[in-house]
Amino acid sequence: MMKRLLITGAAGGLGTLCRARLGHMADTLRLSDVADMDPAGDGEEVVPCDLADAAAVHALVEGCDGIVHLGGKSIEGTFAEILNSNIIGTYNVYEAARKAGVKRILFASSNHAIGFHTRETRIDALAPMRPDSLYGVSKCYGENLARLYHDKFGIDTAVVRIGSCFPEPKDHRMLATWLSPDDFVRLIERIFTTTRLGYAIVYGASDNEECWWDNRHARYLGWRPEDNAEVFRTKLDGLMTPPDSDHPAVRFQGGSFAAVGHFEDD
Ligand code: NAI
Ligand code: 15L
Repeated sequence: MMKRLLITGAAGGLGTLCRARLGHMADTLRLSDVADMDPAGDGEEVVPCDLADAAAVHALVEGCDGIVHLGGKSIEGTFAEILNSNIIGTYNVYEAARKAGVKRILFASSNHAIGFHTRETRIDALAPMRPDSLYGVSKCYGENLARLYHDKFGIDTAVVRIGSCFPEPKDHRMLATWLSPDDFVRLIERIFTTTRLGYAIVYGASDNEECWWDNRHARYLGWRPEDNAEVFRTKLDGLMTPPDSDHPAVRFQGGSFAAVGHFEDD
């Protein structure tokens, strides 16, 4: 059991999930976000912080044993937004971890780091990055930053290329990319309790029928997803018609992020 586990992005969707479900992992959960958060409960500390503020991030990370780094821009955005939150913000987290001696981090990467692989391709951790957006590029940067801090400074990171972590799949693509909240929580538990983490790239998807990702290189972690999005197919079929299979949003793993369009032109 850790003394203090830091969760960045604690006001967001996954941060809220982690706040509710990870209390057993540490004596204290230190919860941080730039957005408003509920007041601290038992075993919690609430520390507002902009990840782009290096001094504030260094103070935030001090005294922590592990970090679940979820904070940042979580969809496509302007370069300025992505630069501040994902590029500078993630650098500040790793540099603060190095200075404070934090040795284990979960970096919330995304399937959009590899979103331009087609859906007929089954890829593993050694597949080339193929970002589908500026957002995806920022996740490639974070993955490489984590690799540098592992190789040079011995900080272990689980890079989790999260598919779509929501209570239920929201469309037909998510029948392949869905990561159930329960499987995500079980993965975090493994990451922070396994004796040997190193630098691991893990595709964050449940045990779905349709599957584009192969976690063979991370099997040593002992995480086996248990849920399957297929149970939602009939419900989805009743709610919407699957889109035309030639559309870029259907051809590529990243879905609509891979479709033509650029945020800066909007
Ligand atoms: P979210 O957008 O709900 O939460 C992100 C949080 O980060 C927000 O509360 C936001 O205020 C905070 N944040 C943004 N910029 C910040 C800054 N400069 N300083 C401090 N806090 C800042 O996103 P969600 O869904 O909870 O995702 C969490 C992480 O997981 C993100 O890094 C996202 O890229 C990643 N991810 C999530 C997926 C999902 O299915 N939910 C899929 C793939 C990746
Ligand atoms: C992501 O990276 C986003 O953070 C999330 O909101 C979803 O869009 C997810 O990818 C997805 O691909 O479904």
